[in-house]
Amino acid sequence: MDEIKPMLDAALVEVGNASTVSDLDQLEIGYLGRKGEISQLLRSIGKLPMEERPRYGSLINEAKERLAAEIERRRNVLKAAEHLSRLETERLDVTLPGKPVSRGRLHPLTQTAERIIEVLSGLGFEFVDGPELEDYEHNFKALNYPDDHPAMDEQMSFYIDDTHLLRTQTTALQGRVMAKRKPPFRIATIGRCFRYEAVDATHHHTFHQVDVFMVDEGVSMADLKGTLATFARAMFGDEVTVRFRPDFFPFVEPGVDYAIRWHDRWLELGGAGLIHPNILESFDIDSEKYTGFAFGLGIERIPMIQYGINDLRYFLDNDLRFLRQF
Ligand code: FA5
Repeated sequence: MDEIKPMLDAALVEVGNASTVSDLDQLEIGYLGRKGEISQLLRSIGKLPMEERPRYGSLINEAKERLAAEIERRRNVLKAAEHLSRLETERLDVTLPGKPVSRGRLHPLTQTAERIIEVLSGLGFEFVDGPELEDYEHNFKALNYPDDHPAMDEQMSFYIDDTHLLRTQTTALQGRVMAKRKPPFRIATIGRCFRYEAVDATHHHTFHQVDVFMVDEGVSMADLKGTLATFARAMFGDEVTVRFRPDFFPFVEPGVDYAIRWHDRWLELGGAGLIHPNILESFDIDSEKYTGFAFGLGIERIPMIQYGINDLRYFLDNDLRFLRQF
């Protein structure tokens, strides 16, 4: 019986000194667990004389309850302290400014393409896509190129095999449309073109064109000029005027190149003309009844003019310092 009191006192001190909940769990097992000190004392009860057993038993039980209560009290204190310190380390200052979410933006050429689509759709043109991997037939032959035209020289084109090449111009769509549709139609297309050229500030092996054409009764150069002027003003502003100069493309007659006057300068945009009667006839379109115009231009030219970009290679470099400006 003399053992009980000192053991309890020592246990109470240890419990009071326990500094974490898990230390306390270890103490609880050590004293109150199945093989703990108190349990062992209880088991030794059988060795005592009969008359001493009740008093001994109740002393141990008292000690057990006292210790259990103390452990419980200390556990609550430690738990509260641990909770508080977690709150402290995980504290969130809701008044801090948030992390900025960086916003993506469209590539300047995509922005230009979207504007072109908006303007030409407004003028009644339907957008149709053509393949980037074209056949010789559509890229050249159907467009009235004589067999010995220098543009068909391998120097200018990326051939994939004897009859396929990466399209050099979006004009290649014309034959695809005329094979399927009867006039009247107004079609536009926009996309990548490829040419086997030395890359410099104004030429790339990969660039973009828009091509626009319509076929109907009575379509004239005046319609072409009016459409081009409307298009150019929508892209560059109302003060813009358009100039035609004679030029040659196998698929137009007459053919022109055109420039716009913008801030007192003439800027070349692309080529245009009336669709060659040979082409209409080759698709069984009566060229006595129907005429058409066509124009095409490189779309890199547009943001280059608008923003004063002096090198077209920036568009393909993917340098964020450049792209973030648009
Ligand atoms: C053509 O490609 C004709 N298909 C345009 C056309 C359409 C004429 C309909 C008549 C009727 P050209 O080769 O000039 O024409 O190219 C047109 C425009 O594409 C050029 O003015 C230029 O802006 C752009 N371009 C051509 N080659 C490159 C290149 N390597 N890099 C960047 N832009 C180019």
